[in-house]
Amino acid sequence: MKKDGYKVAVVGATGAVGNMMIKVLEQRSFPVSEILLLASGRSSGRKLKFKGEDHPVQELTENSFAGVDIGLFSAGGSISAKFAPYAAQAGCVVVDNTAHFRMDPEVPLVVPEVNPEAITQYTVRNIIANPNCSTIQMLVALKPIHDAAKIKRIVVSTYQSVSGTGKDAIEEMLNQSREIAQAIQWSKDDGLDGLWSSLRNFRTMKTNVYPHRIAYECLPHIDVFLDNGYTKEEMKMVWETGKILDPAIKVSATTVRVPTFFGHSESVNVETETKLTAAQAKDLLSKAPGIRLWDDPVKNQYPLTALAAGEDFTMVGRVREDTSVENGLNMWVVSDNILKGAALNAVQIAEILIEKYI
Ligand code: NAP
Ligand code: 3JN
Repeated sequence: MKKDGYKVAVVGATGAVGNMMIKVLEQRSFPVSEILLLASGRSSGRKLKFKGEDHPVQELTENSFAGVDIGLFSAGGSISAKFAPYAAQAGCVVVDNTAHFRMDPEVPLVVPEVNPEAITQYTVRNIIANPNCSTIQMLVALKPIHDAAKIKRIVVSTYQSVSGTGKDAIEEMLNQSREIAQAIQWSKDDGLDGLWSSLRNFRTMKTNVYPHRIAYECLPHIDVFLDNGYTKEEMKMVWETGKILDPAIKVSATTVRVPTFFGHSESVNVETETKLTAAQAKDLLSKAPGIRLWDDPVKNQYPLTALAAGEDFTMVGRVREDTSVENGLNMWVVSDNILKGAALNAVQIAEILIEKYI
């Protein structure tokens, strides 16, 4: 560490991720000498608390970054595309939470438990990218498995909470859930027909955020559809795994939005070059950084969003051998998407930066 304190800017400070970044900086006692909270002009005049004191939210401009050491960006890809280069030019190291720079060969893409050494490359553009939340938790869980048995192929299905879409999505799910729960007067003695026809009234509902109702529903649609039939969220998992862990690994992903608040869950299947028993895998996982192994199904102990939300670790459980192939494992992986999936991972990157580089 070359300084006692660093001037830190949080871009998108009023958002779900930005808010959590402020909290994580505070909770981890990151050495902040001055905090600069930036958002759109709409938020000018608002105040946010950091270490018990009110700080004004200021409008992000091209000139926001004079004297700023570290910029934590989470205001969307187009905002990063436009403003991160101004920050970098002013000497600020950007840790960007959006997809915009992730696959840029000159920008390191980092999960501290997986490839911390990649940070060295930050000097090329003064920008470091934070991966997608679904990639981060999957790779935290798979790093020890890959090191021990070399993963050849991953098949993953995600169950992603609405907080991954931001504040408006949380509100949309809550409003829809309330409306439906209040409208349906049903008890188990009524038979299913009444419930079925009541639910039909909510088949189409006015939505602002998602293309369909999210309350009591699963949507196999996150981010936009691409020409190959996959969504961009699915392809982010494919592309980012190659860049962070190993380009030789084949990845097939299905990403699904489910009506949970915080925490993404993933069913992860891997095929490995050499055999790992479930017991060996559990032993490795129990010793790996950032992981809490929670795997005693007989006692109903397996990862849940209720247990992972608000926690720094990635929970792994239901570890079992895949009986359909020679060398394969299945597991259930849950992590807080706003914490480890975004804000915490970004602050961990900043911690390595100040410890080793600036
Ligand atoms: P959110 O709750 O909707 O917040 C958006 C934030 O961006 C707000 O602070 C907003 O400020 C700010 N913003 C919007 N337009 C702006 C502008 N023109 N200039 C400056 N600030 C502007 O969204 P979120 O869930 O926090 O997500 C924000 C971004 O983080 C996403 O778009 C995504 O790129 C990234 N993200 C990454 C992950 C991940 O997987 N690593 C997960 C979630 C999100 P106002 O309040 O003033 O409008
Ligand atoms: O949907 C989720 O659960 C995670 C959302 C991530 C996200 C949302 C909007 C834009 C991203 C991201 O980080 O990949 C982006 C983006 O920057 O493309």
